[in-house]
Amino acid sequence: MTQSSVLVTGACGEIGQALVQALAARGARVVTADLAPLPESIRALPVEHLQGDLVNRVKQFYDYDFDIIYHLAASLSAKAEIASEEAHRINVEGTMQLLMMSAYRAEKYSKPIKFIFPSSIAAYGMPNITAKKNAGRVKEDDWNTPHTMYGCNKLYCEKLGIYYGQFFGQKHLDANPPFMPDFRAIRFPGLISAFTVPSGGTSDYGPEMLHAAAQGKPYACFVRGDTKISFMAMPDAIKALLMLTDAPREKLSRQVYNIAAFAPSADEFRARALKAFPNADITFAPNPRRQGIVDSWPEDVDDSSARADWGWKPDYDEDKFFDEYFLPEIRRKYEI
Ligand code: AKB
Repeated sequence: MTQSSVLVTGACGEIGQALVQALAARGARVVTADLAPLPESIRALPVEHLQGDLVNRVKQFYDYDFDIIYHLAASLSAKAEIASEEAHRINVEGTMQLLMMSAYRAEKYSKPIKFIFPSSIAAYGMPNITAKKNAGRVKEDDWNTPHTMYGCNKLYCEKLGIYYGQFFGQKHLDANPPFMPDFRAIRFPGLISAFTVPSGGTSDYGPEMLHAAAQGKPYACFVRGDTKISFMAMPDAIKALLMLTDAPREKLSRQVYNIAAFAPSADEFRARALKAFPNADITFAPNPRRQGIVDSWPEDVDDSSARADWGWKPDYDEDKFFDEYFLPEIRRKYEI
């Protein structure tokens, strides 16, 4: 990827900060975009930052010659339920505008831009807890019946990406296809970083609980102890984005991939937190709305396509996540 010109939208978010660091280390020319100014973690890096509303200011991106777009900007699941119209504008219109720009540039300059899209386990919708338990590890094409605005937005944007990447402007199926955006998506589980704390999502209870325990702050978990969804260490999420970016197109049998690492219950998170920080004060105070959201997400996902097509394998299972990443880093961060 060296010397590639890369756009990262939503660069100030959790994935954004970690991804921009990794891209800068690879020597890519990075343009970042976000509503917010760059946070300290990436401010000193040699990136050009465009601050402002993506949907209103998408025209400015037409002036750049991007090889790769990581479109991370999004309103996450909990926030999107409260401000659903705004979420639709950010999540769908923002993606549509960038896909249109990629299609325009791909056609005009005969160059397919890689469009890397973070989708989510929110694209799934389990009808009830029994179905969730019975389904186990779900495959990409199962249970595509999201219960949230965010999940609907992510699933629809996957479809938009496939449309712009395969069919847009193709008048006859047997005609030579024009250059198209090279759309690739990952359905992320809940992500946990030792350096940043998420906001606006529903998988947030995992990282919130662990960061609170490390700081000696009480935490009332907003889901039941038996709640289970899949999680992943942030470094693995970044590794997956870079691996999928680098994978040769001919190796990819699909555009949208699950990836998985470990799937503890909230009770198991609490036990891990107490083992590391015996004075941690963690209670459960389920919030019905947020509980309903995680209950609709699968317990775990089947990532066999990502493993077969582009060699995906997480570096961190649950033990390694705690022992080799989260606990050492968090102790350094909070000087414990
Ligand atoms: C959220 O909780 O909304 C996100 C996600 C699982 O996509 N972290």
